[in-house]
Amino acid sequence: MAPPAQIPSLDIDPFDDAFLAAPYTFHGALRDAGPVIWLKPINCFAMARYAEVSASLKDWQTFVSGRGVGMTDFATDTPWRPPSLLLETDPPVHDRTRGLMNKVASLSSLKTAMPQWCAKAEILVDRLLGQRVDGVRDLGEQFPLSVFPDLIGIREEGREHLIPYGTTAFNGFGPRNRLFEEAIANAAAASAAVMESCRRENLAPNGWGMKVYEAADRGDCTPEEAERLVRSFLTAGLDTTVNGIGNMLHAFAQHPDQWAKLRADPSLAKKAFEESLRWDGTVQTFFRTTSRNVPLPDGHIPAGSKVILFLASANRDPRQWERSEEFDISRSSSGHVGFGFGIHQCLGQMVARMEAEALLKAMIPRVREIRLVGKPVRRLNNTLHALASLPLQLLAD
Ligand code: OVM
Repeated sequence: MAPPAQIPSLDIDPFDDAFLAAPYTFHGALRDAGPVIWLKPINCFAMARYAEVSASLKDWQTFVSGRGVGMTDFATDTPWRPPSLLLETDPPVHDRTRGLMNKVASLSSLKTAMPQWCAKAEILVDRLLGQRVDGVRDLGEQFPLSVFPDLIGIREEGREHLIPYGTTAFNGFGPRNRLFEEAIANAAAASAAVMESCRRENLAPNGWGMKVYEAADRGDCTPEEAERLVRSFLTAGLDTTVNGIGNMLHAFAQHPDQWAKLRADPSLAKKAFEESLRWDGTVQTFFRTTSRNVPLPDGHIPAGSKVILFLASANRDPRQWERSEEFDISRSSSGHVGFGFGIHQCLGQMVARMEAEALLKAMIPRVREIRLVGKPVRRLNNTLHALASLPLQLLAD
């Protein structure tokens, strides 16, 4: 497929290993090439500047989600799993499902849970203090696994499939590269286990999962839709926060001055997590599909085109942010698109924030230094900026 003549064409593959391992080293070239570009290796339009990424996320009528938010166009190719009723739908269906899920994922239930989460974080940090730990396994995975499945109310059996299932789903947004094919080829066991966890009879009475079925009882959705909506919690809720916490710890390990700043003023904890999402967010990209021709100053994007939006590049666009490449927890990172923007903006963002806050609150008084004691190892994923391991030592106060 040839790009429209007027649109700058680049020979960069955002899904090859070099890019996925070090996306930030490529973003400048994507942004500087133009507001809308063509990526030849994947035959796709792209936006990498803040202005265009945020405008496209906002314009859900033109940049639709119902044809999938990965490279696969659901209008022409079969999705690897039944589509999400939240992420991969447009209004009016999306308004209904999102409306009921907003009520389930209530701030008040999170506030009720927060004291327990803080207590769990304190016990975990006390246990790891002074030792060599893996920031990904021992904190990034341990902490969300200790709170999130209970919040949803899923049974113990099958929990080990949650992170692999999320990983698969995020690889599934990419093109049919090695990561995509391997993920899908090995997805059967995790998919079956996760779908089993979503069944009404397997959910605890007071969790968010059961609350979705209670919404179905009130007629807000069908029982079949309820099952698929619970799947959304389990798909999106774990590998994201695992790596959100991992990337935040990595950011602090690389910036001891910022950790010292946070310890001097613990009230910066919330801002610190936002800045870590701006500086090194978990979800790097999402696609949209154009529902109509999108006029450009010179030419247009044809209707029915996939467009890849580089969220993490928008978050470091110097056209938007002063000292955009600097990790600075006292700056205002508000407006970052690490949770997306517009009608699809992350449903679980308050879960992520409260997990991060509970962990930071436990670490601030206890951990003098987050010391990197080995080379972090990347875990390549088509959508997530993820670590396989993060060798740390948490030096006690
Ligand atoms: C979903 C979903 C929502 C957001 C992210 C995501 C795998 C999935 O509704 O299934 O990533």
